[in-house]
Amino acid sequence: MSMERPPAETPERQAYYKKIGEKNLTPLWAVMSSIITPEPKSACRPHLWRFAEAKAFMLEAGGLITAKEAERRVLILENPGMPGDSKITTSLYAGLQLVLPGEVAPAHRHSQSALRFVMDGSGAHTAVDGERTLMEVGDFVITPPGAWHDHGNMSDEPMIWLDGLDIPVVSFFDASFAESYPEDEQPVTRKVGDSLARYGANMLPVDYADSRPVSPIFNYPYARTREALEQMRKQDEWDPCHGLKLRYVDPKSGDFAMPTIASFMQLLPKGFATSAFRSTDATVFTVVEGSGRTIIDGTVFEWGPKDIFVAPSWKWTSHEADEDAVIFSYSDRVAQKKLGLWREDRGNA
Ligand code: 1HN
Repeated sequence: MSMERPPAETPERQAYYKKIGEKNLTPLWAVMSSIITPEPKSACRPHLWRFAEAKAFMLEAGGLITAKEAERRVLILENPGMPGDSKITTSLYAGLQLVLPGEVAPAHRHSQSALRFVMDGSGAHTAVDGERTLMEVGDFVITPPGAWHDHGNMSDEPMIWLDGLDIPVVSFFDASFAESYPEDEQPVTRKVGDSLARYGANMLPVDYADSRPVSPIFNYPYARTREALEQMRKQDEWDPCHGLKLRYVDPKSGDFAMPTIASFMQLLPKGFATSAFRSTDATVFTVVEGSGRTIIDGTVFEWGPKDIFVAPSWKWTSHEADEDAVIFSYSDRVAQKKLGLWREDRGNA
């Protein structure tokens, strides 16, 4: 026996496997090398979606079905290595959602956590736990697990955002609950901007004692994120693998903002080429500003603003920026770290 390959099959062994199989028993030694692999082995493939192409299809869907009838009018970004599985990586889901002017995507709640990364349009809102936030391009918005949420668009242009959810994680644990709210929209009980004012100024209300594993801030505005990166670049703090890379945090704990999905924003200056990096968290990237290319496992993906691409677990990934580039990303790193699984390889850096 070895960890690399199973022992030889013999007619006697095969007959024995068949006999015990009828009793729902099976030999570990025949499968061990395929279930305990020396390195991550994934069906997830690297892939890039062009935003302009997806947007045209989404606007077409806008003429086919309303947000209300669809519940959520979303085109799933399905990994080409896992067709039919409604996932972009083994553990995470991604979709592009369209809300047209005047529409409401009705209120509901579920165990799955969601992030929204705003791609196109301005001024539509999402409501979470009685508070509405207006969404602008580059904003990172959280829907915590179990929170009532609905979306509406009172602006005069279509709004498109990227949804990232932990659907496969919740399915893996058989822990999914979901329900509709009795009305299309939940009542508004707090002012726009309330959570950012309370929790987003490096201060917390005295005696604040919420221990939920999720950030109380639910919109991290792009203007603030961009400003943080711009200030840091003045110090020349370039990491060879990541340029300048920040992670979104829960201000009460310093942990990642969400319990199952880690999220990041990085800046690569014009002309910067990163050193190859790999880690066990397959990662979804979307470009906010700039253009360049990313090489994943030897394949080159050229990108510009709003394009979306995915890098599988443990595949060498490097980026090159032709102009100053700002890239948002998300992965299951937070969950892997909690479970003691996360691993990175900085190659030569
Ligand atoms: C969901 O609730 C939203 O609230 C988007 O916008 C995508 C995909 C599957 C399940 C629930 C949303 C979703 C979703």
